[in-house]
Amino acid sequence: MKFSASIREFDEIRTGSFSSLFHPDQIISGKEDAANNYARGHYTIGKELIDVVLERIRKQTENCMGLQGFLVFHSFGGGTGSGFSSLLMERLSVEYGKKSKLEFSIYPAPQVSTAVVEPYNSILTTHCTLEHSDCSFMVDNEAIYDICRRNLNVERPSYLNLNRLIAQIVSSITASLRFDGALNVDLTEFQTNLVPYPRIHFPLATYAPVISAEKVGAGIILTLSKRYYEDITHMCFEPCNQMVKCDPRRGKYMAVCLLYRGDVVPKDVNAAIAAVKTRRGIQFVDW
Ligand SMILES: Nc1nc2c(ncn2[C@@H]2O[C@H](COP(=O)(O)OP(=O)(O)OP(=O)(O)O)[C@@H](O)[C@H]2O)c(=O)[nH]1
Ligand SMILES: [Mg+2]
Repeated sequence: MKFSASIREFDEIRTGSFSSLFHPDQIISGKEDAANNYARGHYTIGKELIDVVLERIRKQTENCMGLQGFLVFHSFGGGTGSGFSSLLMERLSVEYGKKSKLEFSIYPAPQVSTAVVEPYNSILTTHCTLEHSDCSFMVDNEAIYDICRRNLNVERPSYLNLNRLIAQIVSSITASLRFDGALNVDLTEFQTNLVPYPRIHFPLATYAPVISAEKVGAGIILTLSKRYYEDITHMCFEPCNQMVKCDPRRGKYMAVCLLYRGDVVPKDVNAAIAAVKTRRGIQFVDW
């Protein structure tokens, strides 16, 4: 389901190469956007459109064999992304009770910001969704912007560059939901593993390795040795690979969930994790 307050934003989805991904009924838009205003998204536009959106969601969920929950993708900075999303989360809590709600949220950054009020929208929406979201994966545009510049040699990253990287991260986080595996087989397990207290539900996502196509082409990739798993595991604890700019070295990890993709065996993973635990600077809470 795609929602936007402004109709223009969907022209590309309706006519572009991804037009077949969404049924027209699943694309809902109003006439005007929320003008980067939380209140407009939550109250003015929200009042007009929330029932339509919930009705379409209801139809969609009735087609599900076993509804697990919802994944909500939105920005913190936009009027719709902040205001309407928080209204939607509230209403989903009321109508679907204990069904999980996971969020993927874009944290604003000055490099690609559209409005000066984005920090206010961010605060208002986090305040409002704190009780309603079960697990919220934040993606900081500034961190993604820097990774694009540093690792992918893109001098002035555009939304396209940022979104490709974000898509890769979302795909990796949800891979264990979409494919068979031993751990995190459903949405609730994510929450069980990563959320120690209900309100502390903002895991810090990291991704490694991010290597540009040229480097891969030139053969400068980490070779598949025994150390490889150790290396990529360690890279996940380095601030430069984080999706949010903050310094975890000044705190302690309460829970960590490492997701490996590809041909990886548990033995190598266990060895890599044991190695990480011995490194100084990576501290875990003694429960
Ligand atoms: N990474 C990334 N960030 C985006 C993209 N589009 C917008 N943003 C960020 O999202 C924030 C703006 O929110 P939008 O989602 O565009 O706003 P909206 O939810 O449509 O709200 P209104 O336009 O006010 O109705 C800014 O911080 C932008 O930098 C995108 O395609 N990729
Ligand atoms: Mg908009």
